[in-house]
Amino acid sequence: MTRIAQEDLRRQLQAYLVMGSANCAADPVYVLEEAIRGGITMFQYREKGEGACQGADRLALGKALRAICRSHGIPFIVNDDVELALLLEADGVHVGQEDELAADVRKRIGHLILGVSAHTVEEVERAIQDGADYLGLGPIYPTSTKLDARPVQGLELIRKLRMQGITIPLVGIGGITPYNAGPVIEAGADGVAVVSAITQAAPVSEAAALLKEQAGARANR
Ligand code: 3NM
Repeated sequence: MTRIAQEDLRRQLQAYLVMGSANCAADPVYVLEEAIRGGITMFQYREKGEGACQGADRLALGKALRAICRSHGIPFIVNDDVELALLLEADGVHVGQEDELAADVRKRIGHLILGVSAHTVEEVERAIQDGADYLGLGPIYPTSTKLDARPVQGLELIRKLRMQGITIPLVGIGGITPYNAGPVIEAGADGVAVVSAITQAAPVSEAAALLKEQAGARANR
């Protein structure tokens, strides 16, 4: 197997749902099914934060969410846990700067998708060298979902990277909704990653559809 082609990944990153049980008011299985019905293009299992489940419950929920993604052909990425990703036969792993080193993760996961969170040009360059397939940049806007998020960075870093000719697939994250997603794509991102804009929405499918419409319409121009 070879690593995923950048153009395929750009399409998959358009409307990226990141979620664990702690983010959902409703059953996470229901939320994921509805989000897929609305049109999300990629999913990350991020079982973190207060009230997140552990051990057997974490594995069981991961299996349920993985099965839903598989049956709909949606890439399933695991946040910050290579062992769990391999156990669940995930499509990839996403790590932050405080997690296992990206270069080590690349060695362990072979051709699987590797996403890395980055906040500066230096972190971006290192992640690319380490074998990242895509980068998550954030927080773009204020967020209350990740308590230890870095200071808001806005759209400057995305613009700067594209001006410098860096072509790696990029996704913005942090405080993104269907109503402020457009400028993130216009700045040069291939997609938007969201937690609360979908998990806290009613109805979930409509929020997912709106997000996809915003990210997709601009990306396809
Ligand atoms: N990572 P919401 S911000 C998981 O800046 C995550 O790297 C971030 O949640 C980063 O869409 C964030 O509800 C939380 O604002 C995003």
